[in-house]
Amino acid sequence: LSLLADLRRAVGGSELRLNYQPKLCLATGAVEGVEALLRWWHPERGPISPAEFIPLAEQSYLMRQITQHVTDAALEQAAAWWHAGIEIPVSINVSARDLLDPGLPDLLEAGLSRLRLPPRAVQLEVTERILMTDQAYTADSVRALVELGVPLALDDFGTGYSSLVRLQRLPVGEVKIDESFVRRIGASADDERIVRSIVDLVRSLGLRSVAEGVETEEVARRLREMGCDAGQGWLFAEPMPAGEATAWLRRRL
Ligand code: G
Ligand code: G
Ligand code: MN
Ligand code: NA
Repeated sequence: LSLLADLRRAVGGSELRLNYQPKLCLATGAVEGVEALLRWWHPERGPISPAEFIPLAEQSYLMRQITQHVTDAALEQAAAWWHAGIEIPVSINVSARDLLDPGLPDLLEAGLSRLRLPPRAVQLEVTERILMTDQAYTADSVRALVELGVPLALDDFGTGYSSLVRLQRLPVGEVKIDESFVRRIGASADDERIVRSIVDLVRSLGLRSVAEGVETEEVARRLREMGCDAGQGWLFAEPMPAGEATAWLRRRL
């Protein structure tokens, strides 16, 4: 509870910052995009993982404020990059309830227009758990986002309630395979089979596959062999503060 009180204070201040992690084409090594990942530097406790505070925020009105803050900050960063010739999409993680929030498409549209950015300058990552519910593909907000032209990605695939039928009906262009499977390629034959079948499935639906948590050359090589489209992970780059990410991108583009 005190952590929630601290978070309430943090949202208004500068303790919450975004780090950025590149996503690369596995075949060519070309940089395809950057994911914005939230970091909280608590003045006494030090860094607190979003895995800890996001679920807490989701139980209160704070989540909506955090999503608004993250969206604004990620769009500002995207504009800085795009207007400097670094034209790659910045992905924003959106929690379940915020995706269904009718205010989200308006917030994005206003931000894109104010910053003179095309809709493809951003992408929304939504976890499997919400996108797989009936609510998601009938929601007005989802339809409005599709009409706006902002691409959607399905995050953490493999951990939730996978359903072929639903995956096909969802307006997503990309599926991100959860790092818990990817990390164990080479160590666990079962996990490797799971990744391979997800890659095949995603391709058969005409969508793009992205492997998260690529930590070694060996894993990258096997993913390439499977025909996985893109990868993200410590092998390529860790999530970095904006300045570091900019320097990294300049070296690579
Ligand atoms: O970067 P890290 O491994 O610590 O992230 C842990 C989890 O927090 C991941 O599931 C990630 O999707 C989530 N997360 C990171 N940043 C955000 C954010 O800005 N909004 C939401 N809703 N989730 C985030
Ligand atoms: O749930 P989501 O996919 O949004 O979050 C991705 C998470 O994976 C982030 O917390 C990020 O910090 C973390 N991450 C990024 N690269 C690697 C990696 O190579 N290995 C591991 N174990 N985690 C990673
Ligand atoms: Mn994500
Ligand atoms: Na994930």
